[in-house]
Amino acid sequence: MGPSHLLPSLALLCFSLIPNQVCKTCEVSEENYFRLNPLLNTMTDSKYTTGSHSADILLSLRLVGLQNQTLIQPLSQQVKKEVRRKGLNLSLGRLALVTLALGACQTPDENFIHDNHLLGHLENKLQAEIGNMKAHDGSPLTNYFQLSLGILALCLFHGQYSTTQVAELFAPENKNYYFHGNFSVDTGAMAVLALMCVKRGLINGQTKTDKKDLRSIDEHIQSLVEKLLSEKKEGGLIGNTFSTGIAVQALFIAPHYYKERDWNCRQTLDTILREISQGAFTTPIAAAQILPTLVGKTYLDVSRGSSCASGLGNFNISGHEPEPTTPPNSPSNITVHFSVKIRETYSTTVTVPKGSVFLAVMEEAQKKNETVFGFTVEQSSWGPYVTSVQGLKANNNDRTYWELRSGGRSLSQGVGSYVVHDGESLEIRWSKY
Ligand code: B12
Repeated sequence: MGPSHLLPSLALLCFSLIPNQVCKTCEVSEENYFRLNPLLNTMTDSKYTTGSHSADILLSLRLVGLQNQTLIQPLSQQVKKEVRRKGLNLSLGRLALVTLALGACQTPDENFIHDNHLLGHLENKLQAEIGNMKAHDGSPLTNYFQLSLGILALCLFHGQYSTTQVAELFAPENKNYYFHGNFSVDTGAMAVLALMCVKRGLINGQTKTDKKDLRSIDEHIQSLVEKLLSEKKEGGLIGNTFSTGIAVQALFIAPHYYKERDWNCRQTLDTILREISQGAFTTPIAAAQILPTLVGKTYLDVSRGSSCASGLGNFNISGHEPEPTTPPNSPSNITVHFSVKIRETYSTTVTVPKGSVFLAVMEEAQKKNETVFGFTVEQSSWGPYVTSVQGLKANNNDRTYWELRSGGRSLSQGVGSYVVHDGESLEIRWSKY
């Protein structure tokens, strides 16, 4: 039998014999590591190492085994600085990411978690989320993506949580898995990672086993994996470009919940590599979320120090400037229509330089009429997040937010990264998720 005949059977063997481990057929091979350069360049660009996303980047770099301490050390210092500065004001998810990043790969940074009682804070924050759900019709303070991150961090670093509570909270019909009635792939995938960790703890006897909890958790994983797979798109993406990384991690960690024929991992990997080369992952957080998947890692590898020793290692990042989105001498201005929709619609037309992002359009409109187009943003790991327009503030308890739309469709990028086109009709709409 020639090597090409061997491949499918090898994949099958790998799939059935090595649970919870990725088949090598679905990782970027060493000779193709150069294709990850755009991601590494975005993540390690010095202008990003000071932002609120340092924890996401540190976690990602450690997980893929990058050993370059001149990159790792400043990020680690930055993460600790953020904890000292914001302390208990950090959200559950952010605190969880900090814990995962500092605890990854068994470095001396792990002491920081214990010295600063981060697990105790995580436990309290998780209970505060549950308290808020009781008081506000099941809506958490933040969201289920963050509840899952919190449980994952507690589970990996042996904090306290109740498996009965987890089994109750994470039933797949819970409204917090859905935005506008659609299953949120990112949210469901992060839940699978958390539930798989909890399940392992129950099976390995680290947590007291209650058969009923174990059965519910198992059923939840099964149902969530099915929902993830039903979000597969033609080219292999799961959900959209930005949810695929975490969705693939979930599928990597839960191979016994679906059949090999249900998912063509190679196709997904090839599509992601193509999207990288087309510049889809230009925000550091987007790059940080996809990178571990490409070298076969999941967030559950964080507590396996040995796993960090493999991967990119001393891979040399070749620094080169990313292509500018607008050539310097391109025709200068474009015109776009912009509306704010609450009950009524308020519209205007603005002129902005070619290559501008949605935010620039909103700023121009605001200059024209502060009362109608005035808005506020908050910096987040994905860039500027619009929190209010006309003084009307988004509120998690009511599940309200400002939704970005173009030509009648919801956008899959934020105001800081979506590049607008000449003649486009943009809208920011007061919506309920
Ligand atoms: C929960 C969530 C929401 C909630 C946020 C409110 C809440 N209840 O927490 C809701 C449903 C309101 C929402 C809205 C939007 N979201 Co959203 N969201 C998420 C999700 C699932 C988790 C975010 C999180 O908590 N992360 C963990 C914490 C610790 O990190 P954090 O930075 O502190 O989290 C805050 C920010 O992420 C912010 N946020 C949430 N979404 C977005 C999107 C953008 C562009 C920005 C700048 C900030 C932001 O809210 C979080 C809580 O405060 C992510 C999935 C992911 N893969 O990250 C998508 C995700 C970040 N969202 C996305 C998008 C596109 C949006 C919208 C632009 C959609 C739209 N068409 O309007 C809007 C934001 C518009 C605005 N007002 O600026 C994309 C971003 C992709 C990209 N390349 O930019 C993601 C990756 C989903 C996806 N796969 O497409 N989102």
